[in-house]
Amino acid sequence: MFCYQCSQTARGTGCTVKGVCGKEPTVARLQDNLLFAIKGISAYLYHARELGYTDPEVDAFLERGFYSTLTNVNFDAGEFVKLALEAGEMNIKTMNLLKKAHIETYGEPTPTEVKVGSVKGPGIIATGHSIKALAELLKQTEGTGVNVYTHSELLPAHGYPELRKYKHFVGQIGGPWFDQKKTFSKYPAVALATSNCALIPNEDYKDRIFTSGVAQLPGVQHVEDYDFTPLIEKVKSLPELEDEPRDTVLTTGFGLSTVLSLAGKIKELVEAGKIRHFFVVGGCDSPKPQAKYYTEFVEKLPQDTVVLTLACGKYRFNHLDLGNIEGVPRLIDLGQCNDAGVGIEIVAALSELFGMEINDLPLTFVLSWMEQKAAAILWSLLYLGIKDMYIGPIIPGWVNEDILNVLVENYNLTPIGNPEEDIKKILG
Ligand code: FSO
Ligand code: SF4
Repeated sequence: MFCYQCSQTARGTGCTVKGVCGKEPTVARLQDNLLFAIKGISAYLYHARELGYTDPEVDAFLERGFYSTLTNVNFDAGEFVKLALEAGEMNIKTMNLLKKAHIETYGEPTPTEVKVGSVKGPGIIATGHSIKALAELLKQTEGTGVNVYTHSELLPAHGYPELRKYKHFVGQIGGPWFDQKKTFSKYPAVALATSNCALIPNEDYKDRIFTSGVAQLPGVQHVEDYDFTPLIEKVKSLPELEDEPRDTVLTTGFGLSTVLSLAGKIKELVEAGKIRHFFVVGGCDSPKPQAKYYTEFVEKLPQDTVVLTLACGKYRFNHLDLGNIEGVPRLIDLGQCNDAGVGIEIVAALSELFGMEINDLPLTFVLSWMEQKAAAILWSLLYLGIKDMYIGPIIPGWVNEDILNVLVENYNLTPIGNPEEDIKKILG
């Protein structure tokens, strides 16, 4: 544990073994965990509020959750697990609120092919998660001759009808969040960071990257009120991007309606033994070498399996052509990390379709986590009682032996191992 939030703190620097107040290390870690989940929920709630959507029940929970971590309020470990599960429930509500906001504002996504690489002309590359910021950018750049590209978690924006209608919304550049420095250095474009996963820029592009919304970077110009005039001015002073081959095409934008329209076919294929198992392989990508697991895992899956994916972890395998099973794509990209809400609705629909409890379905979650939004999503899945999930690339640092025991005993949460062995174990 590490806690230095009050004046009683050990040696004036921090309680690390046990709190001077009596707080046990597991309680301290569970408090940290609750704060992480709350940060994750706040990110989704922020983007919903950007579009004018709020939920008083979620607001009240955030207040109570924060308050319960204040000094000398709550020392009960069993209670903090309950609060974490409640955070999971609130996170589902929040992700659904954000999805509603996105759909009502920009239409429901449908599968869309997105070309990767630049085309001749000035360009702006938008990264992060804010669909609202991207939509405003597209509106303001229309007719200016400037092309707009997505990076990382904005790829799924191409699936929204109200965004892909813009002719100058030309494609995707780069991959997951951590290739930002390489990508923004390489292309003489203006870059826009719209949310978290904004990296402190290299000097060579510091004067042509901007932030908006909650994102801020030292020495970088921040855009207020979605007024992207400074970006449009800046891009005029830069060299044009060049035509690239654009052979890589990524398909994104599988909304709930699209997947549900395949339900009858999926049932038929499962009953005929042509689909053996579903996998949800999703979460955040990470520069850690262990993250190679996810590429290998998907590559090695047998042909009679279907992979649902979401968030930036998909960049580990979304370039692979997995083909389809009699018209049902073997790789279904549901969108951003917050589209885990859509994933949950699909899993609930499968459970209804086959008349089975979620844990009895031929379905396994293989998760990758990076930061606090993933912690919120993990607690959402635990709140739903989903068992036998795999998690990587590492076990979260806030998990000590006590917490791991609870997660293993109650949920059989398993760290990722060797892809081939894990597949064998899952498929039997
Ligand atoms: Fe990735 Fe970043 Fe979206 Fe995360 S871009 S790592 S958990 O913010 O949320 O998937
Ligand atoms: Fe230490 Fe407790 Fe104060 Fe935290 S709240 S600094 S554990 S005495």
